[in-house]
Amino acid sequence: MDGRLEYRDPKKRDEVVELAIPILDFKARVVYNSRGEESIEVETSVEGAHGRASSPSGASVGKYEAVSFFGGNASRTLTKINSYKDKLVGLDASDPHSLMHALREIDGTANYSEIGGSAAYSFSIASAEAASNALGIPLYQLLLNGEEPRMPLPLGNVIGGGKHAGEGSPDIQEFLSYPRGTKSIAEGIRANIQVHKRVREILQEKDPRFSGGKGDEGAWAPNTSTEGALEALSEAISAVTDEVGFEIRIGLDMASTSLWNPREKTYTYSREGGKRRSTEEQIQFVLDLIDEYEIYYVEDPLHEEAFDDTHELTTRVNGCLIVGDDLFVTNTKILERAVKIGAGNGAILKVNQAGALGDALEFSELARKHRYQIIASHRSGDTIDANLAHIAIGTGATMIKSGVVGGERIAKLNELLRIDEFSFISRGKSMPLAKDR
Ligand code: 2PG
Ligand code: MG
Repeated sequence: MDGRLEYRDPKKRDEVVELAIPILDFKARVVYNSRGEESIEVETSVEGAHGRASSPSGASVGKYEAVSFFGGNASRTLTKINSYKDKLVGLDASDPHSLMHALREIDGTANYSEIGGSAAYSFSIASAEAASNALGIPLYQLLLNGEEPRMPLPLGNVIGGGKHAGEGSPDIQEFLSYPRGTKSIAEGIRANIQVHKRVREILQEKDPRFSGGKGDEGAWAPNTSTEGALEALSEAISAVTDEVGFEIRIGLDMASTSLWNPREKTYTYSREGGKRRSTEEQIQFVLDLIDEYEIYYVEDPLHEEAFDDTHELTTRVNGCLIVGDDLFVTNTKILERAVKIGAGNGAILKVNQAGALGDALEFSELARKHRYQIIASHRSGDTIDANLAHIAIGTGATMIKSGVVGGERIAKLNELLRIDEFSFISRGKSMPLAKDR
């Protein structure tokens, strides 16, 4: 079913019309995310049901992302969204696309700076959740529009650096574990947890002063180099692979915009004594890392405007995903440009980069059309909302990127376990795993 019901309006006799689920009311409030920053939460009510969502927020924020807050803060955004109540109440909660159009029209800017991206995010997801609750179907089913659901695999952040960790940690922002060979979501999640645990032991063996400190996403924040982090992760992965008996691979989020110096046109690695790499050297560096550590996934290997360079790297790898996050910022127009150039073969999907849920759905449709793998992602400042699990399945994502531990991270993974269990109870089998395209 596509989440929309049809009925015959008795007044209009034979005319079949879609049964919309009108928004009866909504309540917005200021809440806090995992970093203790203010965020907007919205609760939407429809006949007999309600939905709730609160917006996450990033540390490595792309230049072209939706602007989170009107006037730069949450309370002004709250006043703003409330002032549009008469325009939003009555809209169809079950149709993320029409909600997006309404929000865009009210906003009138290209980046939601007038209404606040965090409000657009929370309102659109809370409303979709309310509609799915009213229909008695899971949110992902509403988003899939009749398509077969597939379970994404978890891409887990194990070691952090860059803007997520701090002084002394690696220059690269994230070192990730990907249980590529798992046969089930439960085993995949467990494998990442085992890798995370094992990495701590290895880091401690190497540096007895390692305190077990973690960055924003629950990844270890050790005082080590890129190489030190990769060695520790490789060692942990090979130990866990032996235990679980399936392939686990390394992923990286290089968040290269934070390394890029536009004046000098070099990537600066402060942990390597301020070493600078030209674009060609950066590409070669990434290729060497992929080769040496059999890396399966590299996000933002080049800065956020380097479409041609990303194209070049994409043509030079074999069997490795080159993924745009800050590069595409979940923006359909930017992805169109990337498609023409052939930059990357995977795309991060973060609803709050795009603004409203409908924007992210448009983005995922384009990505799938052009065979970019979709990686639905958390943000470094996140809330305990679990709806990322539904958004991942509902957008056809092959991976869900999140932390491995921490309440706001595990909330998304636990929801996948519930969804899988529900699939088992209702269909007698687990949800099929998403396959790499
Ligand atoms: C990223 C994200 C999530 P942030 O760069 O991919 O890991 O970080 O939310 O800080 O942009
Ligand atoms: Mg990223």
